[in-house]
Amino acid sequence: MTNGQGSNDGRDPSDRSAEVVILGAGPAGLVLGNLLHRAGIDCVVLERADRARLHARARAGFLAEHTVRVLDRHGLADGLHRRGRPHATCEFRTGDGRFRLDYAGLGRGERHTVYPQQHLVADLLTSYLAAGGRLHFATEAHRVLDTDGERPTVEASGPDGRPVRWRARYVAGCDGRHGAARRSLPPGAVVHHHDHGLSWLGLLAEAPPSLDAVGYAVHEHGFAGHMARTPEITRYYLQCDRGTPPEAWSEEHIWRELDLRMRAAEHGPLHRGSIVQRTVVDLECDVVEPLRHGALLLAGDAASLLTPSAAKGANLAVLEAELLAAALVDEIAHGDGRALDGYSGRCLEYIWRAQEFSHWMVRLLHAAPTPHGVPSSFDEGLRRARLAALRTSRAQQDWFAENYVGL
Ligand code: RFL
Repeated sequence: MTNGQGSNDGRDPSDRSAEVVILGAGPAGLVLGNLLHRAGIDCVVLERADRARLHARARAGFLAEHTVRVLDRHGLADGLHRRGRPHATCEFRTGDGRFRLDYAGLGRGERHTVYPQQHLVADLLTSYLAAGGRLHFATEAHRVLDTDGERPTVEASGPDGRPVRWRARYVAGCDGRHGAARRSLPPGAVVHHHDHGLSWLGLLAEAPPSLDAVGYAVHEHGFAGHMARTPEITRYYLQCDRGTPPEAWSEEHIWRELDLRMRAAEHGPLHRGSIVQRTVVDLECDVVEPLRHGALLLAGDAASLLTPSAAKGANLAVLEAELLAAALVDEIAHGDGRALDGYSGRCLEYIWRAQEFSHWMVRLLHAAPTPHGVPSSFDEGLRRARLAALRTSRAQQDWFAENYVGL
């Protein structure tokens, strides 16, 4: 039986074991669950939230072509082909004017598909549950024990708050940056961390997109961003001071700042609407190295957190989940552990390239803050030079396009 709170697990409640226990039903955990289940690998997904919460959790929206190819390969892309929209233009607005890049005509000629992450998660859930996949909602993992032993264990609590223990052969940590997998890393794990010292107020407005492009605005008040989500919903970002509470700005103040920073008076008005979600995102990033610790394997945000500056996180999560699924199938079904041994190294190459490009995007859109808050004029000069190179150099535009959509 499946419902929003419980599970579709028909087994005896005392039978808490699976070959692979997957923590987290985000893009990483659900792609992995779908692929393992279809390959006949006994797996279970433990998810802290209930189903309604997952359907409402708006985050990413820009899916790279590689992501669409992965989902297509496994018959998981019907929803995004029906409802997603192709997208291939960015518009930069600065004090020196504006310019547009049609990136489908640059680099490798790839484009994004705009499809809200919560719709993708809903599709992946439907497909997994319809195929008979086991999933426990409202079940929070607390710790993974004995990752170097024969039978690692996940300590969790179920919907009624009672403790549950899951035994596994492998545990896939797909539960994000603050999940149980990260908390269970052994002392030898290294977490490379960088804090840009910058923050964005992330907003969802019940308003149609105001431009037919991703809008990146650089203004003396700070960065502003515009990203389409659906014909009715648009994501905006406003750079804000670190520590700003999400509710600090009134809707009127938000729209005034967006108008000012996006230079609406010069380039056309923004469509206003109610602000239906606010999150403050500190521009921090990290990489866990390695991604395998005995029986514990990390994927998605649990493996590496990226700033939202280049829209890479959900795309990497899907890429890593496909690699992890193939490696686990080779090991469990065919006794060939080579892919699992190579999993961490392979993913880390993609992760560091995505981190490098995201870092470059942050530096394109902001001067580095100094301890006094005001960026140095030297750093401002570098930022302007980066934008000028992107505006004028075809080679730079090709490099940008390849990295912006590619992985
Ligand atoms: P998720 O999606 O966070 O899913 C993790 C799941 O694990 C559950 N969980 C637990 N379950 C059981 N026990 C625990 N202890 C648990 N702790 C957590 C959570 O409830 C959740 O369901 O991780 P995953 O699968 O690794 O996917 C990563 C992506 O969600 C993330 O990288 C992106 O959303 C980042 N991101 C973007 N990525 C893109 O590729 N394109 C974009 O346009 C884009 N826009 C964004 C973004 C992230 C944003 N925020 C919120 C930082 C925009 C924003 C505002």
